[in-house]
Amino acid sequence: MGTGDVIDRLRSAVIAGDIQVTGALTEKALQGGAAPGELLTETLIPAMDEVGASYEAGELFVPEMLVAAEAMKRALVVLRPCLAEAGISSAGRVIIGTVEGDLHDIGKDLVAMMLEGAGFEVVNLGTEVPADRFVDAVREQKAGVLAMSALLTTTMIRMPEVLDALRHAGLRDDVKVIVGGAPLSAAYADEIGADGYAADAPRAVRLVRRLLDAK
Ligand code: B1M
Repeated sequence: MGTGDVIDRLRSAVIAGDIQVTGALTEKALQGGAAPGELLTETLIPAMDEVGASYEAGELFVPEMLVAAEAMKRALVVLRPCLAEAGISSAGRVIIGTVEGDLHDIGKDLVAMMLEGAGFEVVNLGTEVPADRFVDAVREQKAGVLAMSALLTTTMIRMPEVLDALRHAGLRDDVKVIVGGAPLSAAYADEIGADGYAADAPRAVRLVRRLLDAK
């Protein structure tokens, strides 16, 4: 099998969410001399972009997007040491977490995986994250974006508290804040003074790219 074939099959394996095959083909492509940075930017990220586009077009559903994201993560595990060696820096750092009182994490983790797949470094704080932990993370991690998730109407009200806490800590201008989750909307993001809202994981990737480009 030539390197071109390996790369074609790798792209298909990510889209199909075939985790084992994705890992094996990533190793094979590297052994065959593929440059790690090119593999990331010309094969893996476009494959995930394709998955995102199919999801938005209603051709793929959440379970398929989740397995594709898992496959992409497997490829990243194989690639990460080579990328570090080659000195390829990440596209930017993003802190993500589900707000206090809320333990829903499937959507948030999907967003985290898609961001990793798009080349961002993601600091995932998990669920039920209180405002002061978000603030500490922004201070310590020097991230460009803070992404908050909430799935409950009773917990989305934690988001303005986090924004207030960032303001009180003098950190609000250091970070772009974006919000998402089923009960959220662009209008709510505006109302609380966030920098953006994303309805789903592919849109979150595009929003983060746009905000970091503008920074
Ligand atoms: Co809960 N739950 N739940 N639940 N749960 C909902 C959210 C609910 C709508 C179900 C319902 O009643 N119809 C309802 C909320 C009602 C409301 O507030 N209006 C609800 C409730 C009430 C509750 C409990 C209170 C139930 C109870 O105990 N009485 C309780 C709360 C616990 C707590 O958090 N303190 C509870 C518990 C649970 C489980 C533990 C059983 C489980 C969570 C498991 C887990 O996450 N580990 C669960 C589940 C699975 C759901 C539903 C069925 C599915 C959520 C999900 O994972 N969707 C949900 C009903 C539904 O949505 N159909 C429901 C799939 C996921 C991929 O989508 O999370 O929307 P989603 O994420 C999307 C986007 O929203 C967006 O991108 C993602 C991917 O495209 N997105 C972001 C999400 N975060 C983002 C962050 C971003 C950007 C985009 O950054 C900026």
